[in-house]
Amino acid sequence: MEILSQIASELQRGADDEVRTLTKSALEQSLEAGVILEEGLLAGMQVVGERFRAHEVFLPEVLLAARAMHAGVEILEPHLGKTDAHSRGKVVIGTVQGDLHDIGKNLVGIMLSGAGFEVIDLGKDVSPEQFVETARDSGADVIGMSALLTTTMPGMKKVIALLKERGLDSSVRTVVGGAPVTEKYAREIGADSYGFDAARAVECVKELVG
Ligand code: B1M
Repeated sequence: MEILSQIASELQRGADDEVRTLTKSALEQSLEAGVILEEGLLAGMQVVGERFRAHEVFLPEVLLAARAMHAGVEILEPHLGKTDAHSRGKVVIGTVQGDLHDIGKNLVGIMLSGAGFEVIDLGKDVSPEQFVETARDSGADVIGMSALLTTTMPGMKKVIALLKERGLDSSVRTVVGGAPVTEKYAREIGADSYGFDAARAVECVKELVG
């Protein structure tokens, strides 16, 4: 579909206004929000990631692409996985300490809200204490953690250890995800569940909350 590849290439250029306009047009053409996200925005961001790894683009370009991604996601947000259900449970989400990547975590939050969960989003660079104390004080059912750097993944293990230390591990369950995180890693650190992508994260939370 022409418009989806246009979205992907404008995102790679970091052209947020164009991405916003094209995303609106794609919705007006009755394309599904999930398809626009996957085949337009995420496809563009995938290329940016590959080019960044190959040193063909640098941080400023990646930041512009991230801004364009936000612009598109903002337009799609009301259309992603809408449901009329009442709150099915409470989920505290955040990107772990030292990690500033929040695009994937934001998608997880949008999809969870769309599926009827109450979401408390702590943002990025979230300490283990912030995760655990917010979950305790708000009576959350689940903590969802995102990490995009191999160096910050151990932050997830710290949150799980702190939950145990405070005797909260049976009342607050955990879901982990993010590009470098694997099912095997999730098992090793004692997470209750692993979400490969935002849609799977929602399934995990549904399973944990029952
Ligand atoms: Co950075 N970065 N970055 N970056 N960045 C990566 C992650 C990297 C893989 C790029 C590369 O080398 N190819 C690399 C990490 C290498 C590694 O550790 N393995 C990297 C690096 C090295 C860095 C810096 C260290 C660069 C530097 O300064 N030299 C630096 C670190 C800053 C820090 O965090 N302390 C840095 C900075 C940045 C920016 C700030 C410029 C920007 C982030 C802006 C922002 O998020 N607001 C950025 C970006 C945009 C990227 C790439 C290009 C794209 C990430 C992204 O948003 N993808 C990324 C390369 C890549 O991943 N292809 C890269 C789209 C997003 C939708 O996917 O977040 O994976 P993702 O989320 C997915 C799933 O993973 C899953 O669902 C989503 C899809 O549905 N998911 C969950 C995510 N969280 C989940 C939680 C769940 C369940 C599923 O349950 C709770």
